[in-house]
Amino acid sequence: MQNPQPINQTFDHLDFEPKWASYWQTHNIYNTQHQSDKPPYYVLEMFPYPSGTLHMGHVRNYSIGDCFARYKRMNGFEVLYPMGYDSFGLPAENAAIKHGVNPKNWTTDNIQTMRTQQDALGLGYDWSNTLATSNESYFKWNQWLFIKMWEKGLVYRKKGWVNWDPIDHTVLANEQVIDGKGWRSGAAVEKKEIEQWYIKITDYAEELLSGLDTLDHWPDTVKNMQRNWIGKSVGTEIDYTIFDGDDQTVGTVSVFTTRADTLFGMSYLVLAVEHPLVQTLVKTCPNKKEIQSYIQNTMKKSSLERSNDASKSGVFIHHYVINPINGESCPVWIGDYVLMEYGTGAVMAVPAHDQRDYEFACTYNLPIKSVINPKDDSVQIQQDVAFTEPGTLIHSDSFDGLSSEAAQSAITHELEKKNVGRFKTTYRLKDWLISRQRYWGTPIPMMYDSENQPHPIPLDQLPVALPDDVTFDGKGNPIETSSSFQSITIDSKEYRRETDTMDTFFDSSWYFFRYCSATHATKPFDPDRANKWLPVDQYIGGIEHACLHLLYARFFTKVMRDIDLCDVNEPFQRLLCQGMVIKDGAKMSKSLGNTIDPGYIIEKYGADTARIFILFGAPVDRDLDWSDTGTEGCYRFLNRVYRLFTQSQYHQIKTGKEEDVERLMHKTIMKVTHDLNRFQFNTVISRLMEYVNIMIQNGSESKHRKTLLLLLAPFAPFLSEELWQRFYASKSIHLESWPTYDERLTIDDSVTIVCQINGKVRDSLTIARDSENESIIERAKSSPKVQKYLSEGTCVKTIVVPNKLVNFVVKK
Ligand code: ANZ
Repeated sequence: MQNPQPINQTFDHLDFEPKWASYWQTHNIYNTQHQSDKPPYYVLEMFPYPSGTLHMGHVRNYSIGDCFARYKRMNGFEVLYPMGYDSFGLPAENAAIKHGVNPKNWTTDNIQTMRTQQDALGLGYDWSNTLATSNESYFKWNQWLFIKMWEKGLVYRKKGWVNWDPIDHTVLANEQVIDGKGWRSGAAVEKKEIEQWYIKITDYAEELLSGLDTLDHWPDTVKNMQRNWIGKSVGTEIDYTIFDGDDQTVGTVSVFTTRADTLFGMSYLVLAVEHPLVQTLVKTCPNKKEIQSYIQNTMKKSSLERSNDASKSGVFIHHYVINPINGESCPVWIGDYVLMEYGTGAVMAVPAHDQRDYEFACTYNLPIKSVINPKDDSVQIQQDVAFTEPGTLIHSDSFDGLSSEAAQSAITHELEKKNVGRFKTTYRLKDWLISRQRYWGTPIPMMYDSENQPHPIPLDQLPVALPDDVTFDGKGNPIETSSSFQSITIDSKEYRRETDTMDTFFDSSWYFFRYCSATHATKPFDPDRANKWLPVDQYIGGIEHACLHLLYARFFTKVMRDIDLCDVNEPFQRLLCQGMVIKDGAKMSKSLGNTIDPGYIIEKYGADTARIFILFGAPVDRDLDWSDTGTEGCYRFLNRVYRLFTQSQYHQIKTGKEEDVERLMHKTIMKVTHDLNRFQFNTVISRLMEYVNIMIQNGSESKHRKTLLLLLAPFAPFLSEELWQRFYASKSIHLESWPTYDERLTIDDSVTIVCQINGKVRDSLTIARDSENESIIERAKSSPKVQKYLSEGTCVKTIVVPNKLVNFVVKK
């Protein structure tokens, strides 16, 4: 079987990597059997935007997923492991504008390139259910879902602010605004208010928040980011009547506060510059011009700048409100630190107890009235800052002496009695603005009648396809240049079709449902399939999607459940956020010029080396520092594996070492299995390295080497397949079962477990350290002494203290 080989001979990956990649494809070995009785397991990576070629971040993401999918497959699961493309979006349209290429062709070419690279990496996807969101067969269902949401009252139109390029007459995405200027025209970007489509994600705010408590296998960081993003806040809404300088009533305004207890300390009211009342109030101001220019300048700042800005600014707008609790008159200001997106876009300012208000009041010389004393008299009130803690009320009439908590409730009840306030829960989460004035997205399936009223396109007319007769000149929305698209006749009535397209986050909110049945023709997906496969057992992706994608996907899942498409509550059971790939301390990025091209690494060292380095270089959730020496080290490791098989001097165990090698094999299987279950890929690889070194030192038998290949298969699928089919079988190694170990042979890594029945010790057993709870229980149950007591009643509870004891609670 073997040729004599020179001692330091190295393998040539090009001899076998392409060969096996095509073998796996033609033998469909990764295709999911949907009818299988095996337990289902769904492994998913966040699908890529097809921007051109893969970068190392993709390679890391997919290496993790592929390794785990293979491991699960070898452990008897029917694995669904699909891949597709998030193929709508701005870069395709920008390429069309810059280089005159058709977005569709540009996208198809890129998908082809990325697919080729994914195959070269040996990723074992089931391609029979692939999808690209820009295909009509996919986005038809975006449109269907949009209409279902409209029918459910989850879609509405409202005016919203956009970035407007006054030269190109086009709406700009945030990333097309560079230093406040349009990316193409260089014109100073303006804010413009236009009618937009919104989705009422806020209807689900409470469920999206409480559902986080059920996600036990999500990183806490992600859950906390979502909690903050949803931003639930419980407080009071208070209504104020507004007067002009002549004491004439001009309207009312409501504020949201979490500190109703400080109401007696209110000294002025601040409106966000975008507040709908502002323009009315400003009309009668003597210094209109000054105020308008303040408004313009403030609107140019981002929300982040406005909420972080240390020096709060504002302008008095010559109106007053009456504080409903004590009848005092307070001036009305507009200010940059009040955001329109939160609460009601208006605040009652209490400088003595809110730091932002305090700084503002100091700047503009507004009254500062203290109404809360520290609970503990000995606490010194600090000068020059607001006292923001809860405490005891003072200068608050009949509420004096109450604690802040009690006063919040008492004052709100008082306001309720007067019908000028109420308990209120607010969320920072806003409704989702989903319309984009762009070409390369899903057309919003709506149309307007002659009265400009919106109607959904009839379901049997879907998909609304993208028109081809359009011009990409960077001016306006290309869809509007189509001569055919806009007018449509339904039941002999004329309508004007909507030209906005959807935010691409809509596309990516449910693609993982479609993967279960990507060609399903009567619904977005086959409900039975969805219920079988979802939730996704293991989702893997970057932390940058913590708030948007992962929240929208959770929202969609709940909506689809509520329209009876499935009975899934949460889309992703386990979430793994992989770390970044960095080089020389910085994130790999084109702009920094520190990227490493995966194509080059695959060519030079092979895909197996790239995968091993990526999984070995750092724990999966940490940053991975790319290193050339590290890559070479992994390449040398794989060559040692190769020589172990191809050079016969390693195939004879040295006398006296038989037991060592045998035991090491069992221990290695045990540890590798343990670590793989915890995604500790880096330690798995070091254990395999150690195992190989010992086999090279002490020699090995065929079964020891065979075990190595099986353990290595998820990590280095090519080399393990090559050696497997050369030395062991003519069937793919990736269809083999995971090796098992004999616990007794791992004994020096063992612990004594006490077996109790109802708290009484009945036996003890020796078992491998860190054994899974199930195997501890299983072993205990096989003890005759334990069995005797178990048979005396029914076991109602089993308690395991890992590495220590197992206790069966038995009721007679
Ligand atoms: C009066 C007050 C007195 C407040 C006091 C705080 C302390 P959270 O907890 O984050 O929900 N606020 C309300 N709407 C706002 C907006 N649109 N822009 C900026 N600030 C806004 O914060 C609620 C508090 O944030 C509210 O309670 C309000 O200030 C402010 F001693 O009202 B408070």
